[in-house]
Amino acid sequence: MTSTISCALGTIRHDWTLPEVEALFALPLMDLLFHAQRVHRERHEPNTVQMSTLLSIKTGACPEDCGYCPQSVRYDTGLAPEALMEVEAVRASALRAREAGATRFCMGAAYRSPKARDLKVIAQMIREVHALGLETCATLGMLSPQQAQELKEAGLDYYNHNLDTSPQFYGEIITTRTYQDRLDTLRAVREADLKVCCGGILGMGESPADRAELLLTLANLPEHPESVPINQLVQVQGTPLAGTAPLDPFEFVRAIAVARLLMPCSHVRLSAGRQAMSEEMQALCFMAGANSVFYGEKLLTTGNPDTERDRRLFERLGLRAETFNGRRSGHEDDHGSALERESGCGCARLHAHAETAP
Ligand code: SAM
Ligand code: DTB
Ligand code: SF4
Repeated sequence: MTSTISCALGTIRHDWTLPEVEALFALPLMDLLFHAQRVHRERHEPNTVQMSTLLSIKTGACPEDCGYCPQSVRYDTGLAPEALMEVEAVRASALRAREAGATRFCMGAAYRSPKARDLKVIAQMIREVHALGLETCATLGMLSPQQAQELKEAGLDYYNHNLDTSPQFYGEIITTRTYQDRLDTLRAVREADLKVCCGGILGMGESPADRAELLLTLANLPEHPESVPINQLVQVQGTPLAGTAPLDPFEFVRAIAVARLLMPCSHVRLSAGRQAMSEEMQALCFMAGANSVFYGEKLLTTGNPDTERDRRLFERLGLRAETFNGRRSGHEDDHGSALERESGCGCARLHAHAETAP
């Protein structure tokens, strides 16, 4: 089994089956890590980490019922709602992120889907962040094809919209929008020629088969998402998922490795939940093929390791910040260069590298 798996790994496929994905999860951990690191090195510059900084541009009072989320109006989490930020305050925050070493700035809003008036303001935020030479990302809930196009025209590079979990488990977590709604938004985002950031959350009480199905669904999308955020549930008091039994850390590491194997060219992001992880566990995630993190003291409403701590960790592990064309972001001569950056494997577009499985 191992040798069959081994020679097929590293190709770009969109026809994974559940037994194949479950077989990867079932490998001895060291074999799984070995294959994941090998495939990682075939496609990416080793020892580099892409760094994205998040900002909540509109906080709380969300009408949706996502069981993990502190921003839903339905749960008493003690979070104070905040209106859409001013453009200038977002620009100032992006500038600080750039100075701290981030290369991508992700603006998150607690919407089911954005209203037309707010989208105009957000488009202006995107223009300002883009002008700073940062890659731009937004996560604003469901989008229509027209809205996706409007964001593209403002200079948006990535849109984050997660599948969150398997199609089977999804209904246990969210009832106010369907899995198909999410797939429709992802299609609208692709059709507007935006890059896709799409992943999920582990540790919500899902089964091993649900974790396999989530990764299978991501890998079998018509194109692999360029970024795949793998979040560990941040348990927030007041949400229905507070008190869920924590996931075995090695199961989380396995999921990172399987994501790397199923989507060889994508950036796999070790996302929410790092504050609850040991540095040794984070190192294992990088070994498993994670090559991106959220960087900065805050995620959207909850904490993240502070930048100094992350810098020390990266230094101890010999990890470097991913650059734009070999230059660090934050330098004057980097302005406007974000879109010229090649991904670690040199794929301008992932589908251009599609291969057939042997
Ligand atoms: N409201 C928009 C939406 O849901 O599409 C965008 C913002 S929403 C907070 C973005 C993603 O953050 C969610 O899809 C979910 O995957 C992740 N997320 C939210 N709360 C989380 C938590 N407590 N732990 C881990 N991930 C979380
Ligand atoms: C993603 O996959 N994780 C980020 C980002 N995309 C928007 C959000 C994590 C949120 C964690 C809970 C919070 O801080 O509110
Ligand atoms: Fe609203 Fe997004 Fe939170 Fe769901 S995850 S409750 S849509 S902010």
